[in-house]
Amino acid sequence: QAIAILDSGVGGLTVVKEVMRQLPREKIIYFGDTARSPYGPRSSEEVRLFTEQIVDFLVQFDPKMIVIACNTATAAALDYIKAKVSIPVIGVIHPGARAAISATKTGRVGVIGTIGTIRSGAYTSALKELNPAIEIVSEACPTLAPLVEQGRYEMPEALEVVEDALRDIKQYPIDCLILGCTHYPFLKRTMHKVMGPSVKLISSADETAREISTVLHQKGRLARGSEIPVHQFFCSGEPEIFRRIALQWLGRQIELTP
Ligand code: DGN
Repeated sequence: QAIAILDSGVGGLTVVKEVMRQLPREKIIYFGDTARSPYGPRSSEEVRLFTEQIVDFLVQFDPKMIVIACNTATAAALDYIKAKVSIPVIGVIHPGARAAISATKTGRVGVIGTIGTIRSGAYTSALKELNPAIEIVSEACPTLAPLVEQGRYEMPEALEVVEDALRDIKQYPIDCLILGCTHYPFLKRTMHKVMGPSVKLISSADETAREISTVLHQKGRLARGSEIPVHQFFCSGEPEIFRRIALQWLGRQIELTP
């Protein structure tokens, strides 16, 4: 049985990469909703509906767990999907929040994400639940996910777009910045350049992969076979950009069904 992973587009591939690294025996079925991306500016009702449709598609493959590898969809639909299906479902917000709490020394944490994620306040609640004294500054960066979605994240123009997006949050004395959108690890190097060495960048991809491992371990469902799994990828939009970004990011050709 596979782990089903979904995202609004290519961003969830940052989680896929970590799962492949940490749990190489696990088979992955991935759905990227590239035709309807970005989710960021959409209403939470719409994002919940789209997430539900993708989950309905993925459960046909009888997965052992579902990972909502999109912060916007996690904020809008995690509880709803959890109540709907009988297998474990995890999102990307709590793992990222936990990582930030253990990484910060000053107790001042920044969060960036899509409009939907920031508006939902999901990170603020998750962080405050873990440590009520934490100081949080958050900012929506609507220009960043499209940059990644269009495969422009390594072009020289990316630096300018990132500088512009992070200008305000850079004014605050944070020591830790949560990349609250699964697309952002594609821009990590550029963000590091912009924020400087004193700010630790937290990608929820690593943490989410660890959480997947914990959940499967608890349920006694970690893959044991020695054969190399054949992953399956689906995307709702134009397959060529998806294929190119996946090859670049995962370092391998993928089996993609448009
Ligand atoms: N990757 C998604 C997230 O983590 O929020 C959203 C990207 C988008 O659709 N704008």
